[in-house]
Amino acid sequence: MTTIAAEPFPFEMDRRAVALLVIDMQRDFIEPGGFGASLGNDVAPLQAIVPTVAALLQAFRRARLPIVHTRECHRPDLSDCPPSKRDRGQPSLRIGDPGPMGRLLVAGEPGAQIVPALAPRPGEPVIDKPGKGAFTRTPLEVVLADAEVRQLVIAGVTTEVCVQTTMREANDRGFDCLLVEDATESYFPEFKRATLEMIRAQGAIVGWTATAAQVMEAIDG
Ligand code: C5J
Repeated sequence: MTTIAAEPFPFEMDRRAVALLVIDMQRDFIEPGGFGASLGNDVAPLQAIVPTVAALLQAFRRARLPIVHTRECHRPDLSDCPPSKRDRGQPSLRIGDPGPMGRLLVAGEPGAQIVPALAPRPGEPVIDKPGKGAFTRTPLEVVLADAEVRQLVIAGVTTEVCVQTTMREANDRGFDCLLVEDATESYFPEFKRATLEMIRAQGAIVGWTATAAQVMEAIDG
């Protein structure tokens, strides 16, 4: 066991059972002209965490610990996109509409790709997911079971949507989860702050939080 100085109390990391889960670091959320921007969001805060997520990836790769990436995207025929998701609100573009990075949130389009600085390496599974939670309608649980993973260090975007939903799904499935505070971001600073607080409240009711430096110190230790 390796101890990570986490909140609300130290996280005992088991090197034989831990993986890094990187959620939706896609051009559609992080670059201008994508899905996130179509909803009226400023993507600059999300761009700012890319170097920190890259450093975490490097630390896990150096330590030869497993890494899994996710992407929120839909089949080109949108058969896995419920009308309630596509038709909601008044965005400038809807899921499946053509934009500057191809069709919004559609698998195979440039916008659905993970940003080049965080590109998955061979051997790192990439899970495409149609919803916010990475366990819903995906093979993620089987992929983690096959690798004997029971602990997840989580990074990615956005904190209160896909990251929090996935962390709650993982917690309910028996995983110990630690969210990396400066390797996750929201379009809404107050939502990020509230999410970090609610995750670690009540004795880590959903999980732990720590900084990337604290995680990397334990991994490189
Ligand atoms: C959103 C996500 N925010 N990856 N997706 O719609 O958090």
